[in-house]
Amino acid sequence: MANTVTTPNSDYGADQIQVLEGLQAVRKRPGMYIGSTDVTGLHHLVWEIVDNAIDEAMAGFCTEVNVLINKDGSVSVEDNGRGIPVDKHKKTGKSALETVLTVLHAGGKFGDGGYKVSGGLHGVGSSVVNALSTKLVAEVYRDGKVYMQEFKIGDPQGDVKVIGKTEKRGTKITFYPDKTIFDTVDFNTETIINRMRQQAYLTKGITISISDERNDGNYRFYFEGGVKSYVQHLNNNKENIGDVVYIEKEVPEGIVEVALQYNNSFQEIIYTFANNINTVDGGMHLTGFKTALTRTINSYARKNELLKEKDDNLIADDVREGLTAIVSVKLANPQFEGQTKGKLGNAEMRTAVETVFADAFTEYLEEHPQDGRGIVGKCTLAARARMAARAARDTVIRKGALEGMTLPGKLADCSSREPSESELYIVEGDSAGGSAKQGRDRHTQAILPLRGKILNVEQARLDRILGNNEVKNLIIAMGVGIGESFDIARLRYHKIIIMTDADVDGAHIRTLILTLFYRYFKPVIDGGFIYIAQPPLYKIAQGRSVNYVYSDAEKDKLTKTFPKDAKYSIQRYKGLGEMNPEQLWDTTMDPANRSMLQVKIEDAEKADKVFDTLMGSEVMPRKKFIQAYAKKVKNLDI
Ligand code: 0R9
Repeated sequence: MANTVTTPNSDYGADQIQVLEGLQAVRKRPGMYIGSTDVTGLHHLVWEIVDNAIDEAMAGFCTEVNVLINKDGSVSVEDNGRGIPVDKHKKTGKSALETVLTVLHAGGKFGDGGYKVSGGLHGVGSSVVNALSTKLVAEVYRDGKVYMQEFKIGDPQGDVKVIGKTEKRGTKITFYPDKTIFDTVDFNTETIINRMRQQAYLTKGITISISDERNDGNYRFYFEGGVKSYVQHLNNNKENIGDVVYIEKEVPEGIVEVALQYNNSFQEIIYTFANNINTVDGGMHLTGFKTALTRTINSYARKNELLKEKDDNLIADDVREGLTAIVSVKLANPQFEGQTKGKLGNAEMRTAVETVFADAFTEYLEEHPQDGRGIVGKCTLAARARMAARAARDTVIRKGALEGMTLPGKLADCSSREPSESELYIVEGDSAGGSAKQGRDRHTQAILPLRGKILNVEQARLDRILGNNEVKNLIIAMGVGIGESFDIARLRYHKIIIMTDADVDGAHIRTLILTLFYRYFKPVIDGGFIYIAQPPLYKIAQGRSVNYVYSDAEKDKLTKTFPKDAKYSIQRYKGLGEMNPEQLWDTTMDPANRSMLQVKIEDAEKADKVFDTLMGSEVMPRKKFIQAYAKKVKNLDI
């Protein structure tokens, strides 16, 4: 016979071939399973394994999760749950342990080990981690024994076997990420700490410890209050109005947990989760929460005559000013929608959250009249400010100013009307502004000089912000409007470049501008339109060659290359104004030569906290922050 067909033997049957094909698919397209193969994707491996331990905790069988970052580049995750079952399945001849580690999308659906609130994304990732690891060791502590099974690139190196005795219960997974798959295999302690802290908040009563063997770091998180503690943490720098309101209820649709507290700032922080997964784009649970919040506060205020008959109802924006809230739901079959799967689609969760929260919050307000009055007071103040701001904005709009009909006199606009090629340089001071105007490419580069410090928007409301000339000029130049009339599609420049001096004042002005963008024009940051110019620190001339360098390290490196006894001169730029137009163009503005930093908000919670600390009204936290970070500052020039 020309073609011999070999029959697979029983060890290597159709099942096994399917398994290998499945894991091969993961290695071919890792991005599809863990998002990316960069440092974010690398950490996803840890999240996948930890999620499984947390599922066991949510089912009520596990209280401790330990994450070990080992010296040899591996990570171990251990829980004290029931241990993944190791007995062989009658039909497949495989243990549950081997199945969850080798079959894609096993986990939650397997046998009757399925969890009530799992499914969806949780408990399915172990095999993906296995496929992307050069080695994985699973240990199970069960029935007084230690079981062990080892894998290489997802392939079992023998059956699960007993390797010792133990009193403990649980599961430990150790994996070595594959260097040929990931750009980096260097785990970041802070990234892991932040995620574990968040998971500890979301799973009341769980203790999560992290040990970094590389530097002997040890961390431990336990929050008795769950999301209530989370809100306390987010609000700990603020002047709060009333206590944290906390609600937890199990309903047929799942579990609803809400914690909220008002403070006297103008910011709104609402984080939502479904099965401990951060739903960054909200969804049904968020909609239910918002509806219930507005309705409950309005009816409470009417009933207690805190809103008079002649007053209009409070609107959604009014009841969310100064609100910090966490909405966390657990459900059986979560549907994650949208491009980044960050939106909860289960319609039943809208009504579940709406009813549970409205009932409990109404009861809370009635039982805590002082908090109730404080909250309504804050909301009515927000409503009045909104009306004042609208009046102020209407005046500005009536004058046509904000809509870009009359561009500010200080703006030297570019001639191009094509936003994708247009750039706006926001320049500190009139003198640097002058150099920039002369040095620029007039076709694509516009210059807006700002005089001195702009208004600190963290401590002002929209009406005052619109009354500030420097800020107003910037808004008009950008063309996007503000508040309710904001429209990113009208952005006139797709690169907005902040160019300030490399000194303390420059850094302060940059922070003020970034605060303005963060609080009022966040989509401009999210769209990747904001950049920070990098002017040089020194000009070094040797013989006929002139070099610009951007740090002390670069300066030292360059001067070391000069021949012995060579004469050279070093000029330190104290400010942009010291550069002539040509120098400014060559070093900082020429698209062919310049280097710029693109501003990104990687971690919204952290950014919010930093802006609040640096720019908010409380002094002590700012002092602490500055003391903690002062040592890290480079190029401090006072
Ligand atoms: C270190 C990370 N932890 C885990 O991956 C982990 C999975 C897991 C588990 C069960 C218990 N602990 C676990 N830790 C479990 C046990 C039992 C039933 N369901 C779940 C039981 O003893 O009856 N499993 C998650 C999926 C599976 N086990 C299963 F599919 F293999 F059953």
